[in-house]
Order: sequence, then C-alpha cells, then structure tokens
Amino acid sequence: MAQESDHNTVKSCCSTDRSSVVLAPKNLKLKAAVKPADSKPAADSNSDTTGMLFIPGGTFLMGTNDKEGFAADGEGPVHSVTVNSFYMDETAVTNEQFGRFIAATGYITEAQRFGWSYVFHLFVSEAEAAKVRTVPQAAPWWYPVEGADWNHPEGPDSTIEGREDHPVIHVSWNDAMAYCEWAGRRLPTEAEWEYAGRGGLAQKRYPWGDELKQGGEHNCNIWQGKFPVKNHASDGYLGTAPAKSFRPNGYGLYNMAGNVWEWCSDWFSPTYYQSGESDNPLGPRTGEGRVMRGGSYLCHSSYCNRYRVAARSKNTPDSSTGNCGFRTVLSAPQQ
Ligand SMILES: [Ca+2]
Ligand SMILES: [Ca+2]
Ligand SMILES: [Cu+2]
Repeated sequence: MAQESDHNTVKSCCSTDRSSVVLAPKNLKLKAAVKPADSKPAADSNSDTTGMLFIPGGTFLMGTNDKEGFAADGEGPVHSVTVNSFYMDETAVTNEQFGRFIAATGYITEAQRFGWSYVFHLFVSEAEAAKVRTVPQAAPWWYPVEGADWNHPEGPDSTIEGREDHPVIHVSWNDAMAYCEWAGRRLPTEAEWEYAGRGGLAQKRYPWGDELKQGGEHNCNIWQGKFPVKNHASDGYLGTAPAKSFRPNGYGLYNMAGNVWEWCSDWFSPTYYQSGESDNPLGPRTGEGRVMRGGSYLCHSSYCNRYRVAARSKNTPDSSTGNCGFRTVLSAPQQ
C-alpha cells in the first residue's frame, strides 16, 4: 500500500484530515452548497431545550499544565475564563437524531459529497480494504473508504441498524453546523465545552476526577491494549458506545471524555490561551482547523491520551472520520 505524505505538522492525534490522502472529490460543485458558517454564538431564537441540560455559567480555570498533557497542542497556560449560562445536549447527537435532520432536509453530508470517509482499519471488510490505495502517513490506521458515511459507518457494506442510539460519526464540522442551523442550536465554544466537561470540578484530569478508573470500573470508552493493532475493549466497546453510556459527569453530561470527538465552534490555535481572552472567548478569528474535544474510542495512553478534559485537537472543517461527532448547545437567557 503506497503512502502519501501527511500535511500535519503537529504530531497527529488518533484523528486525521481529508487532505492527508489525495482523492478527488467526486462532486465539487455540490460542495459549494455548504454555507460558510460564523462561529459567533448567536442569540439563539429557539427555546426548545429537549434533551439538554442547564449548565449554570461561572468562572473556571481552563487548560492544564499537566505533565501528561501535550504542550504542543497549547493545553496551557491555565487561565481564568468566564462563560455565561447555557444548555447543552446530555449526549452527543445520535444516529437517530441525525437521521431525522437528513429526512427533514435532504442534506447531503460532506462524506457523501466527497464520496469517502475515514474508517478505522480494523472495521473495514476485506473487500473494501482491497480497494484502499493510499493512507495518511502519520495515521495509517485510517482507511479512506469509498461509500463510507454516517449511514454506512464502516463502508457501503455496513449499516447503522442497531446503533440508532450511538453518536453519529463521519460528520464534518460543516455538517455539524448544518445540523445546528436546522435544530436552532449551535456548537459549543471550546471554553463552554471544557467548562461543561469539567462538571463543576476544578483542574481535574478527567470529567470525574484525577484517576482514570474509579473503583476499578471504566468511566469512558477509549482503547485498551496495543494501539492500533489490538484492542482488548475491556471497557465493553471496540467502536462507538451508545451515546448514553457510563456515568455522567457532575452536570449530568454523558461521554464528554472518550467515545467520539466532539466538534466545537472555535478555530484551533495552540497559542490561543496566551491571548488573554477570558470573557466568553470565541477562539481565534481565523485558522485552518476547527477545535475537537474529548477524545474517542481510539485514544490510548501510549499514543494519544486526549480523553483528558483539557486535551485539545483539531481537524479541517470538511474532514470526517469514524470517531468524531458533536453535541449542540443553546445560550440561556441572560439574567
Ligand atoms: Ca473501548
Ligand atoms: Ca466525547
Ligand atoms: Cu486520540
């Protein structure tokens, strides 16, 4: 299998971007139909908070100086940030919820426009694997599979049947924004995501505390074993878990750590925390990648321990993978 060079300069996490393999989009014209989106938290007109939890605003210490962190990702310095109250989805958006959006709008996702998406190699059938010609050099466990999309997570020979309550995957940032627009919601800012992820705790490594396991029990869906070849799945899941699995955090939010990465509205910059922006920060004004938070079922302490609550990553807004989804938020009326 030939390998194309990877455009990532920062050591990649368990994810990968669309430009890492050279495959021509099958339908470039349609791609223009994706509207560029503004990352500003709009004054939300919608007041339907079904499936959401109230997150009371406050001031917290964002970021970490943890020695287990990735300094190159810009996880530090720790800095004080204030966020207003908001509502956040209790779980990541599920296949069932995303399916309702597709049924209502006929929206075509970017994976469908490009004709392919990244599937983790162990999930790809022999027949589909035989068609794969290039893989991202820095993340060769990702196969660009033609016909893989949210409704066919492992490729054209797969379905989401039985996984309706799992988080939707193979959605790009642009797809997530389109869903938000339809639902009258928005993506969380990176600050909102971390504030919510911490669940009211201060400067802990995980949403539940500093220890990965509590009483010997798994708290999240990540990778056990030898990445990327042997997953023991002692947490119960090789791939995605139902969106409402494991114990929720202090705010009642499920799977903020692990399961699937979650898109945030911000552009990513490893130096952004040095900007001093502390009042409901919206992220850098420009960038190349959008922030992803929380890590996924592929994260492992030996390679990418980005299931820590301060961990950050990014991907280009048109990229889609089998381990990234999103959840939505809604601004609460200001007091
Ligand atoms: Ca797992
Ligand atoms: Ca997650
Ligand atoms: Cu990872």
